[in-house]
Amino acid sequence: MLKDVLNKSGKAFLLGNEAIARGALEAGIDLFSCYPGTPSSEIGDTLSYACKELKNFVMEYSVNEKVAVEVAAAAAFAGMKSMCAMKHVGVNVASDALFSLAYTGVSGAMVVVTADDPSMHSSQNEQDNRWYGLSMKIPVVEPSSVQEAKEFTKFCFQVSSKYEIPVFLRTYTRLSHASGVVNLSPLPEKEFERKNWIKNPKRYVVLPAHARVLKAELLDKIEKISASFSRWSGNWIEKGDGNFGVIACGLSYAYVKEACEDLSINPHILKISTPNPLPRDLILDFLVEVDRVIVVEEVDPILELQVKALCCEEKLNVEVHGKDLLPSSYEYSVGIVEKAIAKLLNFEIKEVETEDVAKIAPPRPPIFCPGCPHSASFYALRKAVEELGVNAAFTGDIGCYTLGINKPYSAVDTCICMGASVGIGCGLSYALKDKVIAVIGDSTFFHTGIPPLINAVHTKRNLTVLILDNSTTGMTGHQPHPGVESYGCGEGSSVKIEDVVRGCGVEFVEVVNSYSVDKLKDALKRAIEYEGVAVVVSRQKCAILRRREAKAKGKKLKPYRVNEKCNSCLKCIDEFSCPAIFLDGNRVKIDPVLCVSCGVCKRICPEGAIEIT
Ligand SMILES: Cc1ncc(C[n+]2csc(CCOP(=O)(O)OP(=O)(O)O)c2C)c(N)n1
Repeated sequence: MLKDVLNKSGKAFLLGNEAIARGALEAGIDLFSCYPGTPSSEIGDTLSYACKELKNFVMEYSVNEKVAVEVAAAAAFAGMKSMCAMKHVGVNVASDALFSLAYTGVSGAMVVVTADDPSMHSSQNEQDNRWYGLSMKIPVVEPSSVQEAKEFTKFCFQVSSKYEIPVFLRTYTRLSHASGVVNLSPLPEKEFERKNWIKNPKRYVVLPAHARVLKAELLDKIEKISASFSRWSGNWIEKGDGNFGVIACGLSYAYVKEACEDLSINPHILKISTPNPLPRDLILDFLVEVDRVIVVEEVDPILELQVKALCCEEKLNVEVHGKDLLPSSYEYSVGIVEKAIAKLLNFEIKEVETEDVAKIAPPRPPIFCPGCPHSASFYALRKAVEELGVNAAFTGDIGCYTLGINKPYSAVDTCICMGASVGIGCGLSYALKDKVIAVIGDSTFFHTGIPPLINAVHTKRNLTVLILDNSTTGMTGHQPHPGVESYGCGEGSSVKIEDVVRGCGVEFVEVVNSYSVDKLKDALKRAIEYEGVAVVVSRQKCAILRRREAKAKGKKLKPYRVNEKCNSCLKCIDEFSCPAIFLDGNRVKIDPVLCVSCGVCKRICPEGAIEIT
């Protein structure tokens, strides 16, 4: 639990992400920065809480992952211990900085948490960020349990500080969101102290002449780190019987242990917690004991390819298996690993009949919350397009509002990555005869929506941009963004979206309350008909926050109800999607428990049949 993260000692029941946060606190972190994204978000949420309580380090929710990395790197340039966290695709955004930071290294210590998402529980792709470690030449450390999540975070700080290099801690959904009992070590007594700037341009200015020297130093560091990883207790060999071996990384190690128990076999096992650089000497020690191995790792064959290369290099006659028997997509399970090992060993295993949970659980399609302002915005957008009688391409973006893809709105035609609604909108405005309308959330706008908007102005695109401002990063758990005052451990100043938009050179800018659907529809109609870039900011606080704030103030939100004037035209159900409105037989009703009193249904009812209770 969140507050247990600050326990002095003993044991605590922690989420994987809380254990990572605790590891950073035990290591004596000075600065933390992040941009939220599942499955990494609770690291930031925990350290935001810890920062306000302990007041001995600083933290911020940065505007995007690249800035988060730069903020953390700067602190480490100044000799501090810093950490930043992001989801796997966040590393794509930060990668420009990270490739060069491997060269410069750091004077203090810097840990970068990459939270990968095998099976894509809440992501647009399944990229395996261990590749980044390999290509950037940044060490990657990967825990297999909640306890290891804490210990390995501390280890990352040690490696970073010793070799003066940023270090990736790779976590993943099954670990970040698992809970377990963790043995705590004491939190260090420390203050937050600013440092004196020590100039070192040969290191921190990556001019080609400097970079060439730094590259050679980086290769040398990586070789030394590989040797030290062979001696580190987080990588180990478990001696078994015979000459068959298993190499496992991350959570696959736990699956391998269980699978071997089920199959009653005792192979040699090599647990690898450092997919980059590999503990080469330890792997060679392992390979001389076996003549057949299977490498068990989720997603890509990163260890497998390197182990095969090592066998060739060292002329070892070892048969190496992996992705020939195991899938390259989605999470593994004990069953999947067991089947692969059994196939390799020619074991017969009984197929256990398991009930398909997906078939027995009632379907729960994701829907907008009751009173969600995005729902009102999409209603107004559809009406505007319908009333103008135009064809439109809707370029969407990532956030709660991606749900606008569903009926009755069907107003998301593309969704690629954060900020792409405006960039793809620019491209489509060259290619299509139709109107192009980009829809983007407030946090996403600050994250990567501004450069493509400048692009649209500069290239004189005909583009309507609808910015959905609910004053929060809703999708990932209500983290602040530059549009609000808080930045995670303090009050800053809020940046107004409409000021930024005007500053980008947009002349048509209107700001409307999302719940005023008629006004919003009219503003959108004007925007769609406008020649050039037109921006409408639809503003209303996220309904969950409204409900929470009302509760905190002891205010009751008065629910709406349907009166006798209702003629069951069903416009409130067919054209507007609110989970509080339902059909009881052929009567429309409003669930008073779900209703947050937004009043949108009252405004769209043609019969005046909806009223406040
Ligand atoms: C590069 C990247 N970083 C983080 C995420 C995780 N993520 C998805 S949507 C989103 C922001 C959503 O906030 P906002 O745009 O305000 O829309 P809301 O969910 O509040 O409607 C985030 C952080 C991501 N998908 N990609």
